[in-house]
Formats: sequence, C-alpha cells, structure tokens
Amino acid sequence: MATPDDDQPPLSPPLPKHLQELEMTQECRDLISTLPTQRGWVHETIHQYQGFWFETLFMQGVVAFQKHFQADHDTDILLATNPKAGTTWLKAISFALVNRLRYPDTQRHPLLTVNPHILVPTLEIDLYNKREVPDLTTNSFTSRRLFSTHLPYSMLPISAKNSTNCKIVYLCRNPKDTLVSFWHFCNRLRPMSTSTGALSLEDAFDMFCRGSSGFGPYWDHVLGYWKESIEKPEKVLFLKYEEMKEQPIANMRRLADFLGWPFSPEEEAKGVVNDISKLCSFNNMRNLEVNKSGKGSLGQENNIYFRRGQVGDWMNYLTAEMIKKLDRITEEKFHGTGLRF
Ligand code: PAP
Repeated sequence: MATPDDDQPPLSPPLPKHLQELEMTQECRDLISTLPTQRGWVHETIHQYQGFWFETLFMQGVVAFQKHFQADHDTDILLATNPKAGTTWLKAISFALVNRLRYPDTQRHPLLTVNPHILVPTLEIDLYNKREVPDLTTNSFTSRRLFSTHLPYSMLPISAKNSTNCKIVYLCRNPKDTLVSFWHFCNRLRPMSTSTGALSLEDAFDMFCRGSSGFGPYWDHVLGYWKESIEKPEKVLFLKYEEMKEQPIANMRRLADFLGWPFSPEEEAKGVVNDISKLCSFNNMRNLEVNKSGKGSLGQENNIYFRRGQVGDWMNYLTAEMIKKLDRITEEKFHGTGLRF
C-alpha cells in the first residue's frame, strides 16, 4: 500500500486548532444534520451541500461567505482554485503583480517574510469561518482587495458573479497531480495520534473518483469556471498549472493584462516580470524561513504548501489501473467541452 512521502512528517500532538472541537452555530449544525455525509479526508466527515463536498470545519464559513460577501464593484480580485491546484503560487504571483508599485524591490518584499495565505486570505476558510461578517478592510499589505476561494462557480455569492468588474482568476491543475497532492496534504493534517491514522492512497483515489473530495467533485468545479471563462472572458481568466510551469512569464503577462494592468515597456525593460517570477518560484518560496518553519492562521505548518511543485508527480504514486480509470472519467466529464490536459 502506498504511503505519504517520507520527507513530509505527520503533525504530532497536540492537535492543531483546526482539528480541535469545532465552534459552530446551531443554525449550521442544523443544516449539517440535513446533508448527505461521507467519510472525510482530514476530519471525520464531509457533507454534500449544493452539489459539492465540504469538510465539517468549513461549512460555517461557506454559508457565511455566500450570505454576506459583497464584491467591491470596481476593484475586487477573486482567485479561485480546487484545493492543491497551485493556490499558494497563484496567491503569491497575484499579490506581487497587483502591488508591484508599492513593493518594487523584490529583495525587500512582503512575500519574503509573510506566507501567501496571510497576504491573500481564503474567504470561507480564513475570514468567514472566524466571524459571520468579518472586516475585509484590514489587510494593510495590499492596495487592491485580493481574496481567494475554493468555492465552485455555481456557489459564489451573487455579487461576485454579477459585478462585471470583480475579476475572477481560476487556476486549474490536472486531476492526477491534484489528487496526489491533496492526498499528501490531508495526511499531513490528519490527526495521526488518533486511531484514524493515515488515509491510504487507495481510499483517497476512490473518494476522489466518486467526487467526494473537499470542494469536489473535481470535474464539476473545473467545468463551472471553464464555461464561465468562455462565456465571459473579460470576467473569468482560466489558467492551467502545467502551462504556468512551462511558461511562467507569458502567463504572468496574461494575468497582468487580464487584471487591466499590463506590464509597461519600462517595466519590461527593467525585468519586472522576471523578478516577480523568480520571487514566486517554487524553490525560492519553499526555502524562505517563513515557509519552512512558520505556521498559518489555523495552526497548520506553512511547509505543507510546498511539497514537490512538479508536473507529473502522479507517476510516482498511481498504479496503471488507477491512471486508466482517472483518465477515463476525465475524458467522459470533459468530452465536448474543449478542455483537455
Ligand atoms: P491549497 O489549495 O490548499 O492552498 P495549493 O497551494 O494549491 O494548496 O497546493 C500546494 C501545491 O502547489 C503543492 O503541490 P505538490 O503537492 O504537487 O508539490 C505545492 O508544491 C505546489 N506549489 C506551492 N507553491 C508553488 C510554487 N511557487 N510553484 C509551483 N508549485 C507550487
């Protein structure tokens, strides 16, 4: 049976905050009691809500985000991803792009000392999970509101969908690497000191294929944003992790153009786009002290977001049978959509 990476030790007791007794309103508990429930990846259970699956600890934040978020019509940027699609990387790049006038020197940049998840909080996890109506104006690092979400397009708050100037950037990653990355990640977060132990790759694979992975089904998540990006290209930009790895500079230019702030000839001449690419590269980010030894807002170690950062690591884990099955599902789900990996 495959086991998680040796170089990624499990968390040891005491349990991090996110796995301790969950504080939840009665309203949320009542809602959860009505939902289909299955075995969770990190916590014991996940729940199906509006067609997608959520770990118990995220339910309250999901509902509050949907209910209360108001897009700031002129400037908001929403980064959307399936978990493990490269969220941390997209956050770093977007933050650096949007704030490049404010922090022109990449040798003295907030990303060198602050983890991207603090600079760009995830709405339903970092903000709405803590307060029903959080203060969204207190991020002193960024000059433009910049948030992220794992919610599928269909579940986004109306104001985020309806406001034409609230830009959405979606980053997608091939399902096999997404699954393998998610499996490693969840095993780092699971309470290893309890009898639940590690999640086997076989079980993770089975749950992923059935669609019951956090914020999944994976394919429905991807297709929701893919369709919107085709219908409203000025509103939703669809990026692929694999293309970003292959051509980071070209994709950064695409992103800057989409956000309405292309690199000027002067910036190009100065090598600004290269500097940002280097700053946000996997090796650079992974070796920063804050990302090696720091902790996130939920008590998780920042180094769990920097494992291999490669395309095709699935080859080291999935069996031929698993590959065949996952490829077949992906082909069926994406058939006729124009989307392929
Ligand atoms: P999240 O959705 O929970 O925030 P996310 O950042 O999407 O997590 O997942 C981390 C993945 O992105 C890891 O992939 P792996 O498990 O296959 O290694 C991580 O290594 C990768 N990653 C993080 N930072 C970068 C980066 N700067 N460049 C490329 N890949 C990165």
